[in-house]
Amino acid sequence: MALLNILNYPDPRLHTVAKPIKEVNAEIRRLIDDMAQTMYDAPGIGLAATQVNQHIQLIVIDTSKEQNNLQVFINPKIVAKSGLQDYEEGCLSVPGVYESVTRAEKITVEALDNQGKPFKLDAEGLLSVCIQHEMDHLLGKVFVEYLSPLKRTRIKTRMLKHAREITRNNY
Ligand code: GNR
Ligand code: NI
Repeated sequence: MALLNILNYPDPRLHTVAKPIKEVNAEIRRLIDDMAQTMYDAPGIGLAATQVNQHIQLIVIDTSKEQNNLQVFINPKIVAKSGLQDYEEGCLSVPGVYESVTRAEKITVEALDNQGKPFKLDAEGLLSVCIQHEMDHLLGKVFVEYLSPLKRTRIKTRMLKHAREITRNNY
């Protein structure tokens, strides 16, 4: 297994639209293992392939306290949604930023599992938020795009300043 590099906002590659996966093969299962390790190491409760610069429709999620319930979603589709909820979101691609976002309260998702087998799942609460957050990544969308232009500009400036400081320290 390997730890993968996570792209940081405002990296333009985070705006790439992910393509469907045609075959769930050994290469995909290896990426799933590496993404899971990267998510647990971070630590985070979800990771989209987009964030590790792989532009295919693959998401890993684990919202369990014990971090022992990995959920894999390949080519996910939301087939039903209802209600609204506000949740204070964070993102591994936007470290240090936590802001409230409004999303659907309950969703029904169809996807393939890590064996390529179709399944259907009803989600609410944090799992629902997380699935919607990760599916946005696959569409090239980062949660800060729901915030006001002023907040987004401030976040962008702060992230670029931080990245420059890291680059300078590496010389
Ligand atoms: O680790 C994460 N926590 C989180 C908290 C609230 C709403 C969404 C998330 S997802 C995030 C990991 C991540 O960036 N996934 O793309
Ligand atoms: Ni994220």
